[in-house]
Amino acid sequence: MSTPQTRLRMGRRAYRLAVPPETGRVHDMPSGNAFYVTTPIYYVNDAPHVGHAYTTVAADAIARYQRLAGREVHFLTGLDEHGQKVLRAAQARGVDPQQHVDELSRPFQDLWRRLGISNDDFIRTTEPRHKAVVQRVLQELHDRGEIYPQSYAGWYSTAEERFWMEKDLVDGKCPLSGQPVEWIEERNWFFRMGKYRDRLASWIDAHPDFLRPESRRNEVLGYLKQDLGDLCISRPKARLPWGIPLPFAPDWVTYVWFDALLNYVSAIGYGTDPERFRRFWPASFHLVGKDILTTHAVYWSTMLFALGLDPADCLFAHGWWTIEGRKMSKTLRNVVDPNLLLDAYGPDAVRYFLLREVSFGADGDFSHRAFQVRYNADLANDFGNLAHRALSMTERWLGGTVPPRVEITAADRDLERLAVETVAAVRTAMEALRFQEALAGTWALVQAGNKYIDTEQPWTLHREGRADRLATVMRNVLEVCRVAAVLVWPVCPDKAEALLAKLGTHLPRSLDRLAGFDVLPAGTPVAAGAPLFPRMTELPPAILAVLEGSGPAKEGVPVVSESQEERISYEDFARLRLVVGTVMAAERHPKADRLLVLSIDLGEPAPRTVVAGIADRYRPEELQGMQVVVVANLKPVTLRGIRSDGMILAAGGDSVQGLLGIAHPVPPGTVVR
Ligand code: ME8
Repeated sequence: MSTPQTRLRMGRRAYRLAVPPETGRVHDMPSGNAFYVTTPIYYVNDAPHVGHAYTTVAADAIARYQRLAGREVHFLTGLDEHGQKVLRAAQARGVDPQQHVDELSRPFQDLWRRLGISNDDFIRTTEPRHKAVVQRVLQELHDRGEIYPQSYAGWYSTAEERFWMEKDLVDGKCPLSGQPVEWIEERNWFFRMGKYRDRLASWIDAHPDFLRPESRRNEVLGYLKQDLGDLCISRPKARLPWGIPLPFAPDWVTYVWFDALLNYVSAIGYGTDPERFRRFWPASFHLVGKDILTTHAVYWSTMLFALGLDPADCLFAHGWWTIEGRKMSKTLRNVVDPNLLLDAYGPDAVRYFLLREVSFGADGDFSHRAFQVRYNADLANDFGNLAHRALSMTERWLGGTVPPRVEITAADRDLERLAVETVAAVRTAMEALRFQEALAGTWALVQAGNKYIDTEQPWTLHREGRADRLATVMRNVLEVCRVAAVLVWPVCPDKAEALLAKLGTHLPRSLDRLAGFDVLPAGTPVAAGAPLFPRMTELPPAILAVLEGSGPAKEGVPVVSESQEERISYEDFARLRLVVGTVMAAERHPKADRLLVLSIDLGEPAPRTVVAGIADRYRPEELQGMQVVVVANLKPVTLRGIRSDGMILAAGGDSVQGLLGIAHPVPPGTVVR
């Protein structure tokens, strides 16, 4: 039976054959060796931050690994340059939107260069090659009746650039951004997305690895249980002039998501270069953050169905980084600029930290201290030390050339076996995007190498003049360095290549036979040189400045000055009925990630149900028995299908940092004044 990994590795062939005829068109198979990986195309409304770097670094590690594994890789990243957000950013700077996107595209491209990103293409949605494909697709879908006009009214969130239904709003605001929404009525163009709901659900059922991790798959299947509705794919030019005009209705521009998602096919020649397109489509992996899972899993898949195309083999939605325990946001002024980290630690350490610190798919917290600890422990101590010890001892006692293996002991064979097993395990992990596991496996080998030095004691062998054994021991250690360097290359390419050069070798053409301990030619000169990762006993000054609050990413919410603030009377305040409640039960909202459903005892005959947007900060089990402050006389609202009767108070505004509690237990229902 095939495991998820083998199925993934076999890739599209396995999927294509598994497609039941009613769920998809079995079309020409792309050439088996081609591998296509994409990142989201980021909005050019601001400078790139560590979240953008995360997805791009992950995609780069995949691309590099697959190239090393012998695949013909195409790695695409780029920028989303249309839409309201970008237009607003341009207006705020007082520049023409095209000039704005041209200027702001540079920091992204510079950052990718600094981070060693090896993308094969960089797409910008304002490029003619992209616009032409978007217009062709629109025309084709319009001609086939897949796009139709209709008048529409709804709650529009400018922050998220989308309409919401009343039931989706949280406290009357956009459920994603928490920003106000406005009621808008207009004529627009709609894509018949709703009719593909059942087909998409069957596709997901038939392709267990399509949506990953598993939790995302369940999330999307849950979403598909409700009526899907059609997708509004236009914006009136009068309201939003910055976009691609609809070819059949030039007074409208294309909705930014409909435009942006097509980048994945416009960049590989959809409609212009059929051969190239066939080679790389369907993509092997779309990497996205969990924030844009629905747009990809639902909008994009149904758009592809309408075009007669299959979705990508795998849509992987990774988790979300918080910064020092808090949501990363401009208002909190805690956005981490990857350039700061690059200045302090260099690209490989940044790449390593991002992929090692959290399991790909899960949420993670970025902290400068945690970065420093990992840098010193894993990179300077374990990896850097192994390389430096191996090379400097070889220089000192063996004339600086790779020694031959002479007599092989059981300990040598164990180390070699571990190397062979590590290569296999790392390959399996990298195929399945389990970067953390791949790195942990490589580090177990590195640590075994350090331990082997400690137990074999080359210094004693040297002192006792046991030249043959010394040669064999040092040779084994140099081979461990080589294997570890190759395995870590997709994540730390610069340092891996530097280490391989120090070992007198280079990256192999293939991963096969990587683990043998007889690969380095005896007699090759080696050079210890400077340590790969110098130890850092102090936090770099630029980072300290940030932590101490004098740097660019200074923490703390801006203070609202008195003159800007609206004052209310005591009578206004007294209209609020604030009471203490005890949380009796809490569970996740079945339809919304950010919401928890609480059952709260307010001293009334029956507990109240309160839906609260606190799932980013609290797990349901933490809340059991907690006393909270409830606004008891708020009008009930229905949030994603569950009626919420009251509201609990929390500190932190948009991103909840802590619930308001009571210093000492009081009876439920006690009034708060
Ligand atoms: O959504 N943690 O662009 P965007 C982890 N243009 N990843 C994060 C992150 C965080 N805190 N913040 C951002 C868009 N990301 C659209 C995409 S694709 C056809 C159009 C990463 O600039 C993550 O990959 O808002 C997330 O999905 C993406 O940046 C959103 O980038």
